[in-house]
Amino acid sequence: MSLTNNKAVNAWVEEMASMTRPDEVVWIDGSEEQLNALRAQSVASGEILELNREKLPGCYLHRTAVNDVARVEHRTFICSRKQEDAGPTNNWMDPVEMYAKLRKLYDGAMKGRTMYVIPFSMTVPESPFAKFGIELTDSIYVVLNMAIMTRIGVRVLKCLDASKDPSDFTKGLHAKAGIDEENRYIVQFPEDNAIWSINSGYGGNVLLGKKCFALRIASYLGRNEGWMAEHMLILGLENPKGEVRYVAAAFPSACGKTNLAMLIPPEVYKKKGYKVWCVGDDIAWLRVGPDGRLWAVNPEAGFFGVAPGTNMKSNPNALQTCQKNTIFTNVVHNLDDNTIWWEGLDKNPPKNALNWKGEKWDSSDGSVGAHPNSRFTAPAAQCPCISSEFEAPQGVPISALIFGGRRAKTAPLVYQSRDWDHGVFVGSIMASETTAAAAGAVGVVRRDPMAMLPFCGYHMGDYFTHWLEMGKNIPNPPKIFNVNWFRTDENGKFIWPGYGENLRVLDWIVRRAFGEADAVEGPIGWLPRAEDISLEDLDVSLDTLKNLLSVDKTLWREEAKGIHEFYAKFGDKLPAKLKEELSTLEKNLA
Ligand code: OXD
Ligand code: MN
Repeated sequence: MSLTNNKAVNAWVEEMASMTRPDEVVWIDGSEEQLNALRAQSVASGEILELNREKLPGCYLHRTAVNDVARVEHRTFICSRKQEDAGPTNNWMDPVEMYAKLRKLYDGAMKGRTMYVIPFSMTVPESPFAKFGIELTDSIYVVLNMAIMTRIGVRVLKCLDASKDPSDFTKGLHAKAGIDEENRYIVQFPEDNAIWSINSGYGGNVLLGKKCFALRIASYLGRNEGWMAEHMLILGLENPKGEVRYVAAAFPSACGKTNLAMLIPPEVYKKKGYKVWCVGDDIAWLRVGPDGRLWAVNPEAGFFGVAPGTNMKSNPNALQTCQKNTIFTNVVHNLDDNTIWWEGLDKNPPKNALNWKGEKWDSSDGSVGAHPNSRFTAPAAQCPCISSEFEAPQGVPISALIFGGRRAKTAPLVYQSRDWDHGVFVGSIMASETTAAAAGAVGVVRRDPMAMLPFCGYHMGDYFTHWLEMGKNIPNPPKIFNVNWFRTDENGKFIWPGYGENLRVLDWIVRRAFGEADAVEGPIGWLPRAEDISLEDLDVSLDTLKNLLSVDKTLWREEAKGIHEFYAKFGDKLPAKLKEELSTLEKNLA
């Protein structure tokens, strides 16, 4: 039975049910009672497995189909009415054609199954910035994940009904169908505020509040409404005076966003009173506040983090966060004590275990046990360093925006843009080099502007223009920086120790944002002098730091050529301002 009198919601749910034809429609009210019943049902069917109640209370393990383990960018579409509105970096199909194609796939897809109706809100529903949605799904796993990642249930329906336009909600439809790769589609219809996802059961493709809504659709809404949806972590850095200063940072995947968001300061900094508070690890919605600063909220309620590599050194806070009430996906199952394991957790892989596929597994044969993209879904509120402002309806004021990538030689440890427009340029040229860890050539530069390439719901050229326009409307804008933790020496070894030591760089960044630290102007922007970054209690010499901060003009001239090639994609939509910034860079390098 419906939980609302909202006519627009009910009419749409009925329409989708008449297409997908589930045996039953169940509305999710958000109560622990109902979620518990669903957990029990899902355990009984074998969809999830309950883990050791003493060691991992409230935790479950799920295995996806082996052909369904990651986001599928080649099957992700932005179906705006005009192709040019999706731009050269998104897959596109005419929405009329796409709806027709998908209707055939959804036709009767839920026969013999239950359709769950999940009312969800991105950010706390009582926030003036909240956006509401309904996800329809035939997967209990999706319901349980959405219950962690977003705010769900009756509370959301009440806020939607009390909102300016109760018919304004995101319409998300998900059906597992046959998990058929050839017919897998993750489709955003920005003009309809709708998302249709079919033939997948993997998180990023089916937790529609996350990438599909909070980035792709929200970036489109933000452009129309004068705000920004970005692929950014948000953290607060508390200094010894007790002042907390907030930064937001964008990195492509596999560059340590979750680790940075929950960083534990080095001992010497801890003793002085430095602390890091996590507001979010993946997505930031940014708006200009009444005080003329840029304010950020984390629209999500949980972390959907990559498990492998998470350990007591790289991210103790994440590890502690996922010790209870967590859903693990595609990790190793330790049969001895009904717990879990993944590569990089510790040096003791279980002997009696199943790998992510559910096969008997022993690490001694050299195979991996957990899928490299295996995940934990955990409530953010459980993070030991969660910020007191995590649920603040107005968010937190941002003093610095940070971009970064994985560059072996080019980018220095840190530099600051000269102003907002130059900062937009710095974000637009963001790139990462492929590593030996992934298949394919090593050291290939992949451009990923603002880490939004797979997540921008409209033409990236228009996205750059939106960034430049936003700059004109922020009286007191954050300063913009770029970092690179990944420079390597002649043996290919990382020079900078990274992890907690990154705080030394963050400290310079926020002090700089507040006019408390020095810098020198170089060809690519403002750089710290080596003396400006503290090396106290760290086994890195001043000369090494100088090397990390050096800018090799020959490499950068090559870089400029690559930027020209990349920019050519955007044709007339590339803002003139960015071309000018590129010319300035070239002049500075001459
Ligand atoms: C990603 C993620 O792929 O956050 O960026 O899962
Ligand atoms: Mn992400």
